[in-house]
Amino acid sequence: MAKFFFILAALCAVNTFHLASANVSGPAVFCYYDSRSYLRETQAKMLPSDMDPALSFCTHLVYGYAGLDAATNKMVSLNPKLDLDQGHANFRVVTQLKKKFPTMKVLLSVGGGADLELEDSYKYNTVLETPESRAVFINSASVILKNYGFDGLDLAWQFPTLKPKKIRGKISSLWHGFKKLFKTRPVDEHAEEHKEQFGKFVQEMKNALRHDNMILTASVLPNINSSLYFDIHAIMSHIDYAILHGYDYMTPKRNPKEADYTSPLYELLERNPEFNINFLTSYWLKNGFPIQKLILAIPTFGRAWKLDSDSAISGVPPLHTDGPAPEGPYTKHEGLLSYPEICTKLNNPANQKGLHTYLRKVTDPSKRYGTYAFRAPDDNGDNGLWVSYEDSDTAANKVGYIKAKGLAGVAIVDLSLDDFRGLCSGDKYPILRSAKYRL
Ligand SMILES: *[C@@H]1O[C@H](CO)[C@@H](O)[C@H](O)[C@H]1NC(C)=O
Ligand SMILES: CC(=O)N[C@H]1CO[C@H](CO)[C@@H](O)[C@@H]1O
Repeated sequence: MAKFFFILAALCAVNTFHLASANVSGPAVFCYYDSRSYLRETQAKMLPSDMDPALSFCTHLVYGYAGLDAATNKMVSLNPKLDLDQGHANFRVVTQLKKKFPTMKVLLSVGGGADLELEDSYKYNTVLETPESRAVFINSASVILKNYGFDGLDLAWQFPTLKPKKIRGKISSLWHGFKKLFKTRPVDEHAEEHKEQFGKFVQEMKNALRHDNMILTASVLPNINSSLYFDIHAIMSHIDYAILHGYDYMTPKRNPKEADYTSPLYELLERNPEFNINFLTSYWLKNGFPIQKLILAIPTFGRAWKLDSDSAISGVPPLHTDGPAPEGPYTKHEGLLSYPEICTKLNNPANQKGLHTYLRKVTDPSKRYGTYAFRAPDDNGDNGLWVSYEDSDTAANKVGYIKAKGLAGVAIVDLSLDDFRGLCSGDKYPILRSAKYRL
């Protein structure tokens, strides 16, 4: 009898193993790697080898970013010295990581907001417009992917973004007639055509990749209206995952005079009802996108504004601001602070060097909107700062949302802005870790 049960148990084990191995094991964890981090200095400089402690958590590593050459319609490296074999060969270095992490897939991402060639800001639309230009792009992309050993492509397509809402100078007029302000002017008169052409492009791209057993994903970048550019029905069977970048709803660059939560899960009172993760996720699901292919991206950075003497002293958003906060010591990018740049500024005894140096953290017990930290300006009106950001608690909370909804997994954007050196608490990659443990 005991023997019988033993055999039965063994059979069951084999059977579950078989089922599990038919799928990717467990939820997906997409780890974005922004290769520009290689060019930062001191503590912010990240080498591919610095990713080692992260990669056992990642099912997919996404290399950011390739670009589009408007003159030829080809996909190209944006930093040949960094990416290609004649330089640091990071394309190859990163795909070689599969030797150490054999189940991890390595994708190359194109666009991602990194392609800043301004003379043709609509080039991502233009390339879609004819079958010939699409074919040129697809061929060039296939060659790069194959030559460097990538497992697929992520289309972080740089469609035109929504126009930011206009804010008049004084706080008194901020919410006056806010409903009127929600109306955004069209940024692309041919959006309908571009949406249809993108649908064809995705299908053609997938057909090309299928030959080589490569996967295709689509990243929905911040401030791009899904309903204008993503024909969900047309693309859903041709992409392996859609990755929703639900952050940067407000940024100091787009909204210099007003700070607010940058990545809220749910709708806030008196805000644009579309500027939150739940709206975005629900939109994709309502339009029939398969839930087992839907991924939510979590940022590892904060967006930081300068407060001045006109800013509300409570710090409660939305509040008047005076443009982007000065650059952080490591990332040196105005209006952006990496997680370690924020954690080292928070008000804990170890950091307290003076009254105006630390930030007061304000958590969100409702778990609906996110965390921010701030310090009021000093008597001269200087040094005021307000930052909306993600930490390990809010990341875990977002993964709670992912699980409750039944989404396919999480994306971390990006590894280089998480605390990859363990400066905050000693643990490396606290945001990725927290997301993974909660998943
Ligand atoms: C996105 O586009 C749809 C029309 O397709 C429009 O109804 C909606 O208001 C737009 N969203 C934003 C935030 O502008
Ligand atoms: C997400 C996914 O690929 N699920 C598949 C897991 O495997 C079963 C059995 O092969 C499929 O039916 C699912 O679609």
